[in-house]
Amino acid sequence: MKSLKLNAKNLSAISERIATPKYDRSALKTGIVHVGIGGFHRAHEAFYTDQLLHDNNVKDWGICGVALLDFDTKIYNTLKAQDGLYTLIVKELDGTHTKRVIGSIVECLFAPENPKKVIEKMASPEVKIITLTITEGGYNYNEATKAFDFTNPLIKHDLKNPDHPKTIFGYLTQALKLRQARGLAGITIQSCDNIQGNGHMIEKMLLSYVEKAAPNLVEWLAAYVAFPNAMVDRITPKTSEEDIATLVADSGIEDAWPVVCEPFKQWVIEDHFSAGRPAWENVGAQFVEDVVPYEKMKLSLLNAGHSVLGILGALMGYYTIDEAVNDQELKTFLKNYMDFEVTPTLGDLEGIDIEAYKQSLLQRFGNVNIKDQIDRICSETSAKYPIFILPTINSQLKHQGVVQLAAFVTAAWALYSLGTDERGTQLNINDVLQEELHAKAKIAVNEPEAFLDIESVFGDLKSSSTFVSAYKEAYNNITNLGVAASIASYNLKSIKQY
Ligand code: CS2
Repeated sequence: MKSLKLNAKNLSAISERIATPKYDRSALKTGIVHVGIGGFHRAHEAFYTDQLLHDNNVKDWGICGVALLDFDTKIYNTLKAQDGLYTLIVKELDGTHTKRVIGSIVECLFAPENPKKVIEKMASPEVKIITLTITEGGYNYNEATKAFDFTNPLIKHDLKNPDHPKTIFGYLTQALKLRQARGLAGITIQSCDNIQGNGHMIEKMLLSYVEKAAPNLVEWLAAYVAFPNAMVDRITPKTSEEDIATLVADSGIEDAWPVVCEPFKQWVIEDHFSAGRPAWENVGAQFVEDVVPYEKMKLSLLNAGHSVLGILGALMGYYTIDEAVNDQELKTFLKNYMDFEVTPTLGDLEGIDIEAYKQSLLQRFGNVNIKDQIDRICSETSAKYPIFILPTINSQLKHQGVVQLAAFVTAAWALYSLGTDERGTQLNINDVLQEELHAKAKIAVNEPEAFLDIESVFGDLKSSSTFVSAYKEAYNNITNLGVAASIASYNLKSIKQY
């Protein structure tokens, strides 16, 4: 079989090999601008939207993908060369792959190359929604001050150079100013990142910026822009060279950047839009009044569960999440964390079988076909920890609940930040705070609680003597016994203690 490059010209030949879009892409309007065209967006929102576009009456909801950072050059060039097309490879539990070409991204822009074009696009009348996957760190929120971080050099840059912004805040502000000046109707800004109250977060952060950068926009923003909260879910590992090669070998398709993901997907959205929205409910999304309980459950069980497996697993020398969760002691540790420390903080989850949800997570983590990289999970832990783990700890402390296992994970993170696993193999750490984490981790060797000094991550956690003593005990346990033996001893203790 002669292999075919993925692009619009080859689409009909490719449709003889795998499923392809059956709608006329050239007839679509771009009702959505999406910022951050990484794997998750392409496995999630773009997938849902592609499904929806198969309904012939839907013409208004093509996506314009924006690559915001210099770092995104490769994905931009790839998607441009492939006319926005890419293959989504779902790795089923039985080991088979379900593949389809996704066509919902009909246009791509590279912000560093042409900021004006991006601003004009966001301000165009046909655009009704701007969706975001800019990562947990992208919101510029500081845990220590509980506010927008104006000390960030990129923010300083945007305040001085409004026409050539670098951050999402600069872009949105310029685009909204144009919409206001042109008397355009409202717009919705919808976060698809893993943050509790992600809609509230972008609203609050954008407002802080706008108050300084464009005070005349404040009132307009309150009146015309909606910020729905949403819970998003689909495990999307990094694409490997092997994934790319397998697609060529099995289907004869040359796609420079296919996306791989698990079969499970979930999207729960507050139905609060300013200028209409796609009927995503027709393709499986759920619209609800209040998404908070779903978000809390997902962030503190799934995402935190990932971090627990990632940090402990990395120290133990595992490379993938399935390897880590298939270690029985580690799985028991995680289940205990979920049961004894997270579940009591979740409150009433009407209509949700929480035990079934936890079991489904363990099964999803254990999918051996996914091979989700521990490196990916541990990347940017400094932005994830305050969202995934800290709220659980704070809530437990407030209600005199136990924090031993969260303290254990925190101590393990301090050791992880030294840079090697327990066998002495170098860890591939990727974190904006890497230097600070490493410096504190080194001091922590003699004075464990020094690691907790990083206020932008831990807030005032160090002022809790309950937490600090649990943390120190864990730190000493791990350094004396090693991770595996300490986990085993904590598992025994958990049974007795709770
Ligand atoms: C992961 C998430 O980045 C992480 O730490 O927990 O990317 C996770 O895979 C997704 O949120 C799943 O929906």
